[in-house]
Amino acid sequence: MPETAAHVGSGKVRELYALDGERLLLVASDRISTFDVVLPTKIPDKGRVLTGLSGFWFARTSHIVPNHLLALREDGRSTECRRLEMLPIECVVRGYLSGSGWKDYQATGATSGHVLPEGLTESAQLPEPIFTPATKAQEGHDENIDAGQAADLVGAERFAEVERAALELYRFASDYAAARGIIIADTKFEFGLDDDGRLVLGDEALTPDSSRFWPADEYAPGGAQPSFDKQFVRDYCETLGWDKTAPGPDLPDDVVAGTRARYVDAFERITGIPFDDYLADPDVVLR
Ligand code: Q0N
Repeated sequence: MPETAAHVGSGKVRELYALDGERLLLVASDRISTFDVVLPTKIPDKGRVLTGLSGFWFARTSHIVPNHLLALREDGRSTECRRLEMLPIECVVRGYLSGSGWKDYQATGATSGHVLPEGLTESAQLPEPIFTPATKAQEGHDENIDAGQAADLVGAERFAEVERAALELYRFASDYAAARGIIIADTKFEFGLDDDGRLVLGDEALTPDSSRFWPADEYAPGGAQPSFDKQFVRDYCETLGWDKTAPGPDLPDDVVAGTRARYVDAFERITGIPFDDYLADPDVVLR
């Protein structure tokens, strides 16, 4: 991380630094959160897995929408990217009924204004993927909003453009991952505008942190699904009787090792690239 870069933002597990007027450095740490709490124990190489997967998807989806990626750094966890004017909505696509989509459906039969068929169970595949935008909460949880509310925030034309791009990105990636044994149940994109007002995909994309990845061979609708990456951590935390408020518990070595192996497995299954090859040269995911 360059000493000269001003810190311009931080998320729970990522940091953003200014490189110059046009470029930012997005750095993915090895921190992990569960039940919305960042744990004190790191998962070695988790940030590299997420950065590599994002780069892999960016390189393969630029025909759908251009993205902010300029370069991957040698450390494998840092992305040089174009500075954008970010849109004030979270662009979520759901192919399956889970999380807040399932909660909304149980309460109202709809989510983000999409009235869904009756009788769906938790984790059911939807008849077709739906765009379910949300507000960007400064703290607490994002709130799902309908198309009209989202169009009020970004404009009707821009709304139509992001909806089309998000759905097309989801279809491309979910088909790709499904063929490799991973269900991408839902995913969140963040878009921005470049200096010419063109729509550009930002943030990280189509990673297990920005999406729900489920192992396809264990898929059983009618209840919550195991998370591809974080299930060992959740299961361990559930054995502790922890109240899920900060600070979270330390993780034992076997839970750390098992979780790291799951992240690496997701990387290798999706990219088809040995993770050691990525560590030797991050640009392998771009070719
Ligand atoms: C930006 N966020 C929200 C990293 C992710 N290319 C960009 N240009 C301008 N701003 C942003 C990006 C990007 N990506 C995105 N905040 C600013 C998510 N952040 C939170 C902090 O960690």
